[in-house]
Amino acid sequence: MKILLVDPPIGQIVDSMPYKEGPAFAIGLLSIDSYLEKHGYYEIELENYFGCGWEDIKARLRQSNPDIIGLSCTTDSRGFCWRLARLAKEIRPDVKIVLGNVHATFFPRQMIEHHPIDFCVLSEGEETMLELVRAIESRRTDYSDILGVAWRDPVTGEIKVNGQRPLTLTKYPLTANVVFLLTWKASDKPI
Ligand code: B12
Repeated sequence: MKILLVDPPIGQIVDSMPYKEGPAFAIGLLSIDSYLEKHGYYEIELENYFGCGWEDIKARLRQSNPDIIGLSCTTDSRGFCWRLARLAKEIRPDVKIVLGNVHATFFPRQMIEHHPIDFCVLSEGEETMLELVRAIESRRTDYSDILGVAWRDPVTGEIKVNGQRPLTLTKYPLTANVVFLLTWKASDKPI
């Protein structure tokens, strides 16, 4: 399973943003990356497409050819997420698009109803994303037993919002990848 985790480059979209050099990669996505790796998923790419135009993004998506794309979706970055999802499905119609983070948590139905999004992960994402990746890998069509997921039923087209996953909060301290990447980023370009 090849997984692409995308932190949207919202600094380019909102001119008033102070992150002209690109913000440090989203901590939430790094945590998901570490957790998936810890459970045997090593083919994970991290991207923020900072400084890229849509043609570049298209070329990079083609080259990367992921089975699953996970996007960190805040309210500011939702437009980027929709556009990237559309583009990714044009390139590869069977790619699975997963949105996480605050906007996906609060507006999962709208995200899935109006855009080519297959899943929203609500609230904390580590365990939910792992279960989801495993389910996608085994080509399931029923995801109703995965807590913390909203999904479009691939058979009926119906949008379903599963029950909440209990919060774990401090159960997952930031793992090695997160600490490494933050240290590297800090020494490179302080934000
Ligand atoms: C730290 C932080 C920042 C840091 C980010 C540092 C970094 N490198 O990540 C900085 C200062 C750069 C920042 C900037 C901004 N931030 Co900020 N930030 C936060 C804060 C306080 C904590 C986020 C965090 O790291 N949590 C810890 C991690 C582990 O949790 P998490 O991010 O929630 O991720 C978990 C889940 O959400 C989920 N998840 C997240 N992404 C994904 C993706 C997938 C695929 C999956 C499956 C799951 C998943 O799983 C993760 C692990 O459990 C939140 C408030 C909050 N309490 O959440 C605001 C918050 C996210 N920020 C917010 C805003 C508005 C911004 C800015 C737009 C502000 C600005 N105008 O400049 C910018 C945007 C920058 C960008 N590129 O997106 C808002 C978003 C509101 C909204 N409706 O979208 C929040 C909610 C604060 C608020 N209440 O207003 N921010």
